[in-house]
Amino acid sequence: MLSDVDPEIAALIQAESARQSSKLRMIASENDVSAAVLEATGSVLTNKYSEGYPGKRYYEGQQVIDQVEQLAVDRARALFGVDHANVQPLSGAPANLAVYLAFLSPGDTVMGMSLPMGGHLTHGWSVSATGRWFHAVQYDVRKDTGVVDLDEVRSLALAERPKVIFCGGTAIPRTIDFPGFASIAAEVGAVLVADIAHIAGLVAGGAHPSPVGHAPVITTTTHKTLRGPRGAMILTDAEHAKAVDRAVFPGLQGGPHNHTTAAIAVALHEAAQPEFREYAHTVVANAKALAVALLERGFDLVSGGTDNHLVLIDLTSKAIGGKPAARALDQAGIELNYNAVPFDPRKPFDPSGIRLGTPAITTRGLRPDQMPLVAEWIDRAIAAAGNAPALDRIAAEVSDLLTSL
Ligand code: DSN
Repeated sequence: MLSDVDPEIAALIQAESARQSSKLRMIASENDVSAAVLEATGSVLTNKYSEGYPGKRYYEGQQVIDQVEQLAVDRARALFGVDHANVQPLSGAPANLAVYLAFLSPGDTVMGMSLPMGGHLTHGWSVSATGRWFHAVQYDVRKDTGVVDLDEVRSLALAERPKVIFCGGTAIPRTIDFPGFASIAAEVGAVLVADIAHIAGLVAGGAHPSPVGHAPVITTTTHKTLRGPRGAMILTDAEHAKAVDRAVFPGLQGGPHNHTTAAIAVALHEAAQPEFREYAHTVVANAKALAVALLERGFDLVSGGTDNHLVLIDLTSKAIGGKPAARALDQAGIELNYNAVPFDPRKPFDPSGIRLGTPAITTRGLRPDQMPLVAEWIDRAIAAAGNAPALDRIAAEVSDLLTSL
């Protein structure tokens, strides 16, 4: 037993479990995995080295591991309807790096959405290796709408002729126009990479359009809306499969984390069930209901609302920064992250916004009719920043609701 061998870590795990249960967990990139996913993650598969791919390994003893990885690959292919799946990337950033290794050389041009506009570090942002080692050009959202303008993306692509174009990101509240990006990529001869880390579960559950058939390469983490363990996958068409596999191994990684691969397989199995479709649609319904309730309370939402699982609030009109607001909300039992908003005049470590999402609270059992109450708590907590007794009172109400579920 862990508690006998290492009581300190056992107690910390217990404390984190209690903390997670007592909070309304609204970090848009997090979720609550099933007991089955946890069990696979904590299995003896962690003991095994298996560089290579099923049937082609550099270590003996792969009789079982090959079957595990093949199941994960087959389930990913079936769930997303793709020719090929690589389930070995250790997480989202390594998955995206594998794409660079597969299709670019240092100094080549890559195009992605800039981080402060909702993109990801690995889509070419300056402090990332992807922005330092490649010629990265970045597109923004429009100031008046808060959404990507494909005409601007097209002009930039025609001027810069990137070899790879990324679409997707970390703070995009609206539907990604995969066919629109695909037509720009085709025009400039770029490989379109759809990073669907945030929305993979929505795509799998039919609650967001799929990039399949538009983007020949798709990267995703497995632990956000997809509700699996911390890991990643790269899904491709037949043409791009070999380059991606070689880039992941031996290009970038050594032995895959087989316990994670097994847990990904479990999550993919769960995501193929009818209940998961209902889950994905409820995630979106919750986010939309929350957005409406926040708008009614005078909050300023980037793009005016949401089509997916996340809401990005610009707190400028509430005269509070994102960081103190996020701290107050945490004290009030609502966990989320401070976040830059497009054209943010403040610094990334003290930005103007907060980002919130509904994947974990939907798993927990919350439904759209409860979102006005969540919006009320958010409103009250932000107004009560610095007032510990008021924040504690909200935390008690949050706890009462969570206990009643
Ligand atoms: N850290 C992830 C997120 O919160 O969106 C992106 O990598």
